[in-house]
Amino acid sequence: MVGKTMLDAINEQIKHEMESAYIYLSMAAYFHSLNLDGMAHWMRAQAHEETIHAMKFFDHLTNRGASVTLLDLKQLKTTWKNPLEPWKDAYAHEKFITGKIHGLLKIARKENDYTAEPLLAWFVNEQIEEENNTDKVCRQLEMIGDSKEGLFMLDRELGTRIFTAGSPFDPAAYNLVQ
Ligand code: OFO
Repeated sequence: MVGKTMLDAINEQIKHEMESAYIYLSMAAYFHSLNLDGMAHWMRAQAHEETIHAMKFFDHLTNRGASVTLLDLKQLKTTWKNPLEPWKDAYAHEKFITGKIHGLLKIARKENDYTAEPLLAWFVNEQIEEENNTDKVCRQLEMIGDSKEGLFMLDRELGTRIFTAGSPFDPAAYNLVQ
């Protein structure tokens, strides 16, 4: 049984993860418009990963007999001034999500929800990677400055991201890839 406070907080987190997917998809569209298809590819893979994050919480509630309530998604930014800006926004967004995960863990500890803790511990670790990935690209872009050559090289590298998880809506597929 999931307590009311935890239930509301997880439903809220499903919304945040789906908003993350939407934000990254919006960034993918922006990078496609600049013909930076490597960055767009990275963002599309990230949108996929965020949908899996949402579904991990969705399945957690469903498997515990609690009901999922899908909340309205927030209106998003759809354009940026230069290729660095979306990466900065992505890093800021990941720090925001880390705060939300820590908040969920606080609720779990306060309410003695030991069942939620392993899932939240997975997300605490995942957020280290999420912040690091986006921050690293920000720092690389800052190093590159106005060099078009550097930008195209980084774009090519980001285009090699491999994301082998199956459909975000099939737990049997996505559970194989952590
Ligand atoms: Fe779901 O980790 Fe990014 O937002």
